[in-house]
Amino acid sequence: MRPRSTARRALAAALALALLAFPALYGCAPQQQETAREDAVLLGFSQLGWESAWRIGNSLDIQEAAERAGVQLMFDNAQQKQENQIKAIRSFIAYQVDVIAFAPIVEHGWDTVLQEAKDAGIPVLLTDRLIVTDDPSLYVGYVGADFLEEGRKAGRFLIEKADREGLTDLKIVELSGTLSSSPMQQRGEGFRAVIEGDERFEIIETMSGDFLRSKGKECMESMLERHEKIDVLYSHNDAMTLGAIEAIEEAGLVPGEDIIIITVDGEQAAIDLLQEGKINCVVECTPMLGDIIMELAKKLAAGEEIPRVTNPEERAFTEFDEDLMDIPPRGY
Ligand code: GYE
Repeated sequence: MRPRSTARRALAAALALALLAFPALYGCAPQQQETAREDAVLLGFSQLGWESAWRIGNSLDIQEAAERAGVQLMFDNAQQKQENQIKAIRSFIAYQVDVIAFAPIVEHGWDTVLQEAKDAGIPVLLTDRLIVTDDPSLYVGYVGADFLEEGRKAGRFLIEKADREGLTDLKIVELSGTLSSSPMQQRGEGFRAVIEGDERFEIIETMSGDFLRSKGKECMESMLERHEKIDVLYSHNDAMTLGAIEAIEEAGLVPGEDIIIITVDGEQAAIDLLQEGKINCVVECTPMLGDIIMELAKKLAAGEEIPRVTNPEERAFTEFDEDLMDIPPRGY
């Protein structure tokens, strides 16, 4: 770890406080700075926004994990803008943090700022989402879900459902996440890879709801108006699904029965609807990445190697599960 002066530590703490754009939304943001020890690892974290319960759960988990691990956290929320993430990363470089971690809102456009971090000798950890770059040395590792596998799980559930119930001629609509984000790309790809070539299934439309509940509702309303027959909704996150379910019910249809609903994430509200029969399958994507991030940040600060990819263990919850009513509280 590079030596740091007390003056720099004080400056870093001041910057961190300035970076905390909306502490009231967290209610717990600045304490890390007060309790941080002089020799603590300094981690700059750029969160991409506030678009979903998943994201809020993820931010809280990271802040609590930093506290537990004694890591000093400079946390910035980019309000859904890549340029804000780039600015935050530049601030972290200017303050010579030990490690930078960030959740990239989209896949492309990071090379310049990551080259700056590399030139400054600061290791960068990708969390939650991936980037596309020609230079893999621009980041040291990724911790987050396997989105392709999530898409495949969604497809496998649909096949199981059709097999068990003898369903054919299923018209599918897809609500995709933020365009050009890695979960949007790969959840779509994994799903297609599994159902492709099976004549029982046809994706009739894909619309991006940007991972937002409000847009999920709007998109579903417009698809219900334009298509006479919709049998399946595959939605890339729970927030959009919750909005879409409102639209389905307002149209006088029964979610989970008239339309098979497959969603990704696993927030409590979605699990509740699965238990009520309004959702048929929830593919888990955990936001609880904080402890792993802190462990990896400490290793990086100590100059140790870390795995290139760390995927948390995840499952799918479906209407066919025997333990459907015993799913432990999700915590977000
Ligand atoms: O599924 C969604 C969130 O990047 C995995 O982003 C994350 C996704 C998550 O807004 O709810």
